[in-house]
Amino acid sequence: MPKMTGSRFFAEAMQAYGVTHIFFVPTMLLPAMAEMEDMNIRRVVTHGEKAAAYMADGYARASRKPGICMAQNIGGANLAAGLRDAYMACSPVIAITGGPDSDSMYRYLYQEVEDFSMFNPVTKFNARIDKLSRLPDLLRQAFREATTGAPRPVHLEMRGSHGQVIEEEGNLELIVEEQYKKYPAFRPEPEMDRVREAIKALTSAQKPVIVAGGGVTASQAQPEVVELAEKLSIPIATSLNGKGTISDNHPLALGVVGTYSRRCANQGVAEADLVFFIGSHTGSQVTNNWKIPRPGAAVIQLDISPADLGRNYPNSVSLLGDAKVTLRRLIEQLKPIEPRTNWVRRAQQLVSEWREEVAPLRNSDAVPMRPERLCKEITEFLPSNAVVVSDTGHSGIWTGTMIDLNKPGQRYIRCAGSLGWAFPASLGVKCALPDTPVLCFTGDGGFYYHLAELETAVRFGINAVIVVNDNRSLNQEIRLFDAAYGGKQRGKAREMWVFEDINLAKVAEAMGCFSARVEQPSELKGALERAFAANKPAVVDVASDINALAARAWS
Ligand SMILES: Cc1ncc(C[n+]2csc(CCOP(=O)(O)OP(=O)(O)O)c2C)c(N)n1
Ligand SMILES: [Mg+2]
Repeated sequence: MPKMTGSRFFAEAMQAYGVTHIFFVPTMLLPAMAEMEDMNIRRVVTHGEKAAAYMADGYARASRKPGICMAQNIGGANLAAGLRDAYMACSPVIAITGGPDSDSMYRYLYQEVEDFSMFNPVTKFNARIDKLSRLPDLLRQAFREATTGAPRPVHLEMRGSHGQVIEEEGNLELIVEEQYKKYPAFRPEPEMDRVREAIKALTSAQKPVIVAGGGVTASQAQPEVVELAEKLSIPIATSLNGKGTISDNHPLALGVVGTYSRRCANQGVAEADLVFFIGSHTGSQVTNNWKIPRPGAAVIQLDISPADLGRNYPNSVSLLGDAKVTLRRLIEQLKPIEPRTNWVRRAQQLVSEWREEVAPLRNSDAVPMRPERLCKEITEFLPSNAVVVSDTGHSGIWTGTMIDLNKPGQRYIRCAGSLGWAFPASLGVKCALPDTPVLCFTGDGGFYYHLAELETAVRFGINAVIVVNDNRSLNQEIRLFDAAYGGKQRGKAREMWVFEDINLAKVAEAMGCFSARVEQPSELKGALERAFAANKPAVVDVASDINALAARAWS
């Protein structure tokens, strides 16, 4: 076995696993970072550990490889906080922190608290490396855990405030398991009896609907979902994680269903007599707090996690397997059926009614601008293969419902709930896909969280385009503040959700970005064109209507 330092081993292992970026705040594993000097790995130093975790998360979702982030002991809790979204969204982030050494435990070592347990709720595997001899197998295990089953974050705590355990020398053998470089590492096959039962149920239903979730995206099963739906005349709704499964202009597309949703999607799923959830947690968001589908509708579920089959809806058929191969088996076993003309027509009617309803807002020339108009302009501008990275709250609603993905290769990556995630995550996405146009959509409230990362983007030439729906406020909360005041806000209530009127384009410019401030809808297209052509990180600050609220979810 070759003798080397753990630092050298770590650098070689990262390279061998195909890691191209590590997101971190010094001082963690600095000798290992120095060992990477002549390797093709970018060491992206951020202005905060949470942003590093979000970048690694965006990188992982876009590249389908584990994203790596690191912090020394004092930044550990910050890093753990940043894993929450990755955990909820099933994204394989490997987080590495420094941790206690038995020589100095319980003695008030500078900057030390026991933070290992903070990683338990946000990881599927949380492990300590106390001895250098365990570095090789636990690093391999980290990649295995991250990329198998439903991908999720992993944490390795290395002994020493900044992981000094790996500065020692030992006999270390680098074994690279190719399988675990990317997810899904395995594509388990379903039981064929269940496949036949599912076909029977799908064929005999009168009004079936598919709900495609994040598992479809993870498995890259989008073509199979659409093929099955076309063969069986089944309208498709998606979760936000599943957006992009089907083109928004496809005759079977219902749109995003749930709380952040198109009315027509909720109506379509509510009218169904059978709902086929594919790679979906069937959580509160996609089901509008478990109100849709309606009680009485039959539910079929396909998932890679057995514990999720039937978790929220008793299943008439449960399919355990990888989405792509399982759907392929279904398609192979199908016999042609008569098209369900009436049901498909009904779904299309719901969609066109919704489109008519929102058209005045999407076409609005109002100043300050309506977010619906902003999303229409983005839809028209967005090139093939572009990735939209969306923040949560209103940003998730506006992009999920009002941006249409109609061109080949377009992708949508969404925040699972942590306000401020999208901007750093979009930088991670751009690191993973440097030749792909990446558009981040965020509110001003979300953008403020990690504004400092503009400097990171400039320093490393990470040329994402950030579109800020700038309403100078946390305006999604208007209704909640009204309700908190018993119906109508008074007194100083507005200071809890209205911000100073800051020209964020000037801030971005001062930090070295391309920037544009847009106040008229007609200026948007040109601003987007210039932002994508700028060859710099770009911020398009769009002054929008402080009173623009999204419609409540239909139920
Ligand atoms: C970490 C975190 N804290 C709080 C929230 C609650 N929250 C959701 S949306 C929102 C307001 C967002 O403001 P902004 O990004 O400006 O979007 P706007 O509603 O103004 O369009 C808040 C506070 C959250 N989702 N995540
Ligand atoms: Mg706002």
